[in-house]
Amino acid sequence: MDRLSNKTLARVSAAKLPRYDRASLTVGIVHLGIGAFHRAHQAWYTDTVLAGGDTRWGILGCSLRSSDVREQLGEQDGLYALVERGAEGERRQIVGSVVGVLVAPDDPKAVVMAMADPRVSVVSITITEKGYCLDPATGRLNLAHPAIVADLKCPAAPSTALGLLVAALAARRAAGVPSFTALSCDNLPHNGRVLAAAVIAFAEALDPDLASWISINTRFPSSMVDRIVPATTSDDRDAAARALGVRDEGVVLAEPFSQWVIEDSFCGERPAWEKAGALVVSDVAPYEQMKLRLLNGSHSLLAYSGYLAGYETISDVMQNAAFVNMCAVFMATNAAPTLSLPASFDIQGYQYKLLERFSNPGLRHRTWQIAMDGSQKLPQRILDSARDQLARGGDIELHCLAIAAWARYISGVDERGAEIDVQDPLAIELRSLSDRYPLTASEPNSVQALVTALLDVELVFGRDLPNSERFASGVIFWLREILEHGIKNAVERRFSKC
Ligand code: CS2
Repeated sequence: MDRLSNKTLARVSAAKLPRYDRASLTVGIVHLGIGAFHRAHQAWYTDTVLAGGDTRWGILGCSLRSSDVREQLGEQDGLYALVERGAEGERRQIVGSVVGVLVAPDDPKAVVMAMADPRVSVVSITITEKGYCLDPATGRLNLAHPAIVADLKCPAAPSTALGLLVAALAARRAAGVPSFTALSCDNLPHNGRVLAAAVIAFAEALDPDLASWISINTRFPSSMVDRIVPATTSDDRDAAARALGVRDEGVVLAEPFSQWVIEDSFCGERPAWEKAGALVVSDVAPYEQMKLRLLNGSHSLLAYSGYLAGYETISDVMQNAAFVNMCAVFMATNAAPTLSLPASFDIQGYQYKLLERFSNPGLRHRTWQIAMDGSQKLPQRILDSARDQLARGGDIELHCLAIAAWARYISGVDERGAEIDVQDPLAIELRSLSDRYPLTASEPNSVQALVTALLDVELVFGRDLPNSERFASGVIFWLREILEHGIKNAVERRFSKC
């Protein structure tokens, strides 16, 4: 079967096609981290802007690790299908906003030059939590991170997003080109502020004058991004080929829902993303906190508990009423009370909608995928709201259950004795703690020993949480329940409604 490309585009069936002349696009955006999420989210919003006639916003995507996306999209002239799967079936659209893909490890200088191009006024990034090389507990750049140490030694050929951004900003400054806006689209609280601090700290270590030029000239808006986008599987590619009539190796699947809230703080021009449905606001924080603590917090809770209970996907977990109830209770009584939201927000409606989104049977969003990188995700998803609840004497039962399930998960062996493929930058350290303090149902002290050792991992729990008696005993309680009854029974005993 032929591949999707400019040449075969007219033959594509059953999909909406780009309604603009792709040959007239110029590159106005460089995107670092062109994974499935970017293609289903920001690139899709940008496609709508292009269809509105402003052709300055073609996207040059950059992969920071593998060449997979270049291989998928290279032969396809950057084209790919976005398949939205919801209760009402499928909606397909060919997205045309990506005009090329560079692979940073192959040619970091090409990526730097692309960002230094005066026509580029926005560099957006989706590099996941770990791509920021932060100390997760403090949210500041970890200057001892091996990749940062390497980039500071060799700043002309960087491998990290921070190194690439700083090299490009240095090139713009040297050439007298105004700065671009660096737009973080990752699931981190105050992601713009975090990115700014990390970029400036990196630049400071190289050249304090450059650091001050960046702080004066560059803008780092925060943004809240939301769309559930599971990793594409080969079955998804085969199904897309059958529907489209051409082979598309770059197809992405997503839920119909999408939200993008962007802080209105740009130093140059930007696409009118609001015309495509984005919300441009002066303060993103309330949206961001709501999304991280309710959606992503619930996701992590469901992922660890669901994986251990033997559920492959989030929608499988949502077939179990006790798990649904657990998630609803987590949101309503553990996480939502910590939010500071304008009175106009329908926070109950938001929670109800989340339960519906998680239940979407069209999405096979694997619990294992969401369970990845817990050490980087849990601080902002679970622990920040636990801290707020502790300070106000609020309920933390489900925060503790989430951490207990995580503690059980990172031991690397499931309840049936099978190996768990734990993907986490701290996997080795965490596994060695689990091995040093093995859990035994008949030995209640083993749980206490492991929980104490885990809470001492300052990178995750900071300095405060290990001192909270309430927090530690809540985690110990739930880990004992999990060991004694198995996670499924433990959740069902507590959360089944009679
Ligand atoms: C998920 C997110 O993989 C994960 O950790 O929680 O990718 C989630 O699907 C998105 O943030 C939804 O917007």
